Amino acid sequence: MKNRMCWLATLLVFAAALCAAPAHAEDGYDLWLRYRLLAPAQVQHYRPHAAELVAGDATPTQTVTRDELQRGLSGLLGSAIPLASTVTHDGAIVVGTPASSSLIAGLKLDLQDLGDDGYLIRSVVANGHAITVIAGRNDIGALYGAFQFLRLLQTTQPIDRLDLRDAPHIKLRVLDHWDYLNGQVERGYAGASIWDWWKLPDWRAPRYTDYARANASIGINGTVLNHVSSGATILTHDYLQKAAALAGVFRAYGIRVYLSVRFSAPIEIGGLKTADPLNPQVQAWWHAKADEIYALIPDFGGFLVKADSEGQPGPKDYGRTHADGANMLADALAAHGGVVMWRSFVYADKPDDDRAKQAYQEFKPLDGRFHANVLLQSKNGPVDFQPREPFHPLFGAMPHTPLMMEFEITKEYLGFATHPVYLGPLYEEVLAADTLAHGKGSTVAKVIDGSLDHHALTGMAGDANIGTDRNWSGSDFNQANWYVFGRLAWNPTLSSRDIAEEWVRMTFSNNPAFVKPVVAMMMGSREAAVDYMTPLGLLHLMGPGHHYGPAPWDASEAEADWRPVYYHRADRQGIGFDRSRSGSDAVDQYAPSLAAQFNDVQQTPEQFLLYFHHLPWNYRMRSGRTLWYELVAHYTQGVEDVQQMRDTWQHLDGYIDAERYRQVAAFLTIQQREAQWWRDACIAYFQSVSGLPLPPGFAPPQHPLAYYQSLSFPYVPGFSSW
Ligand code: GCV
Repeated sequence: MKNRMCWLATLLVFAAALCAAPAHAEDGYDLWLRYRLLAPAQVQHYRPHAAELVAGDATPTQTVTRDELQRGLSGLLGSAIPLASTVTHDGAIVVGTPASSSLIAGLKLDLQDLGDDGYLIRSVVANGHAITVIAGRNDIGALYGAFQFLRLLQTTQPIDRLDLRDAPHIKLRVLDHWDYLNGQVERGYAGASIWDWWKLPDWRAPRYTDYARANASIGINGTVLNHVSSGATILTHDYLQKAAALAGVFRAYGIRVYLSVRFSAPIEIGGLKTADPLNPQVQAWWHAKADEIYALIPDFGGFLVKADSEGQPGPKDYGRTHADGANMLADALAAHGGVVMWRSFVYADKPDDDRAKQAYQEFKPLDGRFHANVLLQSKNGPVDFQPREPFHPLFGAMPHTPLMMEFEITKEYLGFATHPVYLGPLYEEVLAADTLAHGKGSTVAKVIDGSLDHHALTGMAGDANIGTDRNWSGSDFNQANWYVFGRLAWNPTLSSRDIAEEWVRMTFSNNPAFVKPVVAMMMGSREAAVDYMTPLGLLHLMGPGHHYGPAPWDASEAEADWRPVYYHRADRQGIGFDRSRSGSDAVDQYAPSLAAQFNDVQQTPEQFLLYFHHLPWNYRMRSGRTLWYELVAHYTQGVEDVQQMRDTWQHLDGYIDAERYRQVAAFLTIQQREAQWWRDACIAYFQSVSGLPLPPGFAPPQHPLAYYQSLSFPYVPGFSSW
């Protein structure tokens, strides 16, 4: 009899597994929320702790929380979890808030310091039963807790004696979509825009809900729907209704909608003759527009603005400052609780001696002049999302202004969709960098989370890598970059390695024989890209405009400071941009002790060497080798690292589904070909400039320089002359 019961139970698990299995092949659509059946031992271990679910459905957020737990637990454990109105068994899971659940209220949990979005997960005894409670002060905290609880199971962590509490360190955790209303995505390598503006507001694609689930699962709570440089159409009533429809889908998941606005909108769609921020009619127009938006979207987040940069209109068109422009918009939103995220990424019409200095020069003098609901959104580095840059000198330099981080998730400069480069180490490097603004330990993370200068309004934005590709991000590994962005926006002190491991387990497999080498591969992938693209502090060597492939020789761009030759400054004598005090003096935009370090070539970390210094080719590196030798060695190392990544992956065949395995293998092949191209083209070019022979033992480029220079790419994704 016992045997028959066991057999029956096995059959049931098997049948449930079949139900939980996808109707389609593994195609990456489910992201890290795959909820596939766990190994039998895990199922056996967890099942007693998932005997029933006590969850409310009085609000949309409560309903989606309950649904997600049911969906996740039934997938992972192979059978549906019964719903109960109160605890009747050991192993019940109770989710909610003191307001939604009298049981939670009765437990008198210490929820006070969890803030609006935090949660607590605890094993307790209630009604005489051992249960797990997932509680927040608000519904959204309980939803975040539910996702964390599922993550514990997905990554096979123990759940029998839980006592976890967590709350986000950063208030606004936002994706910026560079999506145009015609469906094109700038720097998009994953297909077209997922917003089907044409069919909105009537058709709300199911994908929008899955987008919201994915974001909520990692704590993202805002989305800027349209491109920072898009026109004013998004602010017309028709399009606001479309945006409102999306906001309606996202609301239950705690995600607010924001819009990028064009500074000249009052002229373009408002019929005014000016967009001068000090003009009362302009101010009235924006106030009325804000009222109109909030009537449609009561929880609207606010505006993102790119002004006076790369041809965009802005307050400087009227002789006003960025603060005048930002404050005028902020005032229009203030009564409704909205914010302005004003970008510091500016290009002057006439670049002075150093493009990297411009944002600091324009914004530092404005510190303290922004209204309370303005955040200044700065890219992580002073130039433009390069494979490696020092942190932006504005971090730590504007104590009276909330500084918001902008990371690029889409890999404009790091191999598009096909180079499996994990950006976690890049983000972590920047967040952990010490600004020394208030002495040691003044990290960028502390600037961003507001703790350094006591700001309550804090934010982190990521330029999304999401499109209509079935796998959302153009490749499975690019999903990890969306994931790590969200996790670090929640807590910028988390380790990118831990996050990588979490992601691998949820996305692919918990088998340590798979997890360990893949995490190692991911952790080395960004350094490999730096090596084969822009080692030793070089940057912006990419092809003109489209940024695909190497073109260190290129001088075709209209603006001097868009050209690779502007950045590397290589000549017969040496290479690098002198930003020391004898050069552009960009070093003095950093705190004095850091400036002194960067100013001194001996103390400058070699990873930033050619960012701060112009040095002779025979300069002696710490290794004792010449700069030229070291440069060639780095380029070569990058290619070898990619070969190593391919070898690693080759040994992993059979651990995961064939569909995703094959795509990663194919993309690694592309990456290796392109890494070799990068190495060879850059070495061929720099050799032509330096006139030096290749150091002994290094293979010469596969083709002459003229071959690399002859390549052209008219149809690169994510870029065109729109
Ligand atoms: C959204 C760089 C990128 C552009 C991007 C711009 C910005 O110039 O190449 O694609 O445009 O930065 O961040 O505004």
